[in-house]
Amino acid sequence: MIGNRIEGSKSETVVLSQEELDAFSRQGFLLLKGAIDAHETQTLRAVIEKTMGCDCDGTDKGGDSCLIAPREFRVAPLKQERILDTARALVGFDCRILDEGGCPVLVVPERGQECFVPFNLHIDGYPNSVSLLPDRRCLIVLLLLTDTGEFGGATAVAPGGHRKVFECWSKDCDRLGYNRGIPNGISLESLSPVAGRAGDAILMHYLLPHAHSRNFSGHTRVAINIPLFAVSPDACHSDAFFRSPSNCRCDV
Ligand SMILES: O=C(O)CCC(=O)C(=O)O
Repeated sequence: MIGNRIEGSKSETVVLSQEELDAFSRQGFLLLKGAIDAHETQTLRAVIEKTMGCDCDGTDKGGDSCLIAPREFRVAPLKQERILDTARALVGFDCRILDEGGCPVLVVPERGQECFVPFNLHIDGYPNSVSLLPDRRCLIVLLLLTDTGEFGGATAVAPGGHRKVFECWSKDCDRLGYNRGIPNGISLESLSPVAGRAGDAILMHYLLPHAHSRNFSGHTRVAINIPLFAVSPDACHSDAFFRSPSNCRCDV
């Protein structure tokens, strides 16, 4: 079979097709369907609703459209085998979730005509803790806990934007690539929504520009942002990672 077979996985074997690997390489993200099961999805959602005092079926309360959990509230590690196996297939080395788990991100519903309206374009960790060479953080996972349509608070991504960021940041030979910002040509207008079902996960390259989008679905969009880190400190800096199809082919 063409694709990426996981050797020595503790869970069921995950195989990503060559098409999926190529698409991740080109676009910088992958939608992993059924990353966690329905029971775990409901449990996590209930914890978040209770702790953050929100009601996922609530309507527009006229407040902020996006609520990010305070730093100290992080969801403890979840059943992660499928996510970690898929991450390993994408980047070529073992990744892990740090102890604090992930950070809930809610997009509350608002009234208005259904359409795709992204806002707050960014790269996670920029400008303080992301650089051209990843400091162990190699993927960002957005785990969906509610069904999310294109106009229902879907995560907005810049397909292929990780390559443009990489090229732009590597141009003047400052290998750290700090403080270069998002390259011209990547803007809110160039983003696409990633719709998914509760339990699906979006795996994004650590340099992929992305955004929230407004939610016209009538219910709160609940997701958890989970950064994935290389288990070995050297893994991200290896030629294999930088020259593999999961990354750019630019010389650094
Ligand atoms: O709300 C979203 O879908 C995007 C989340 C996001 O941008 C983030 O957590 O960094």
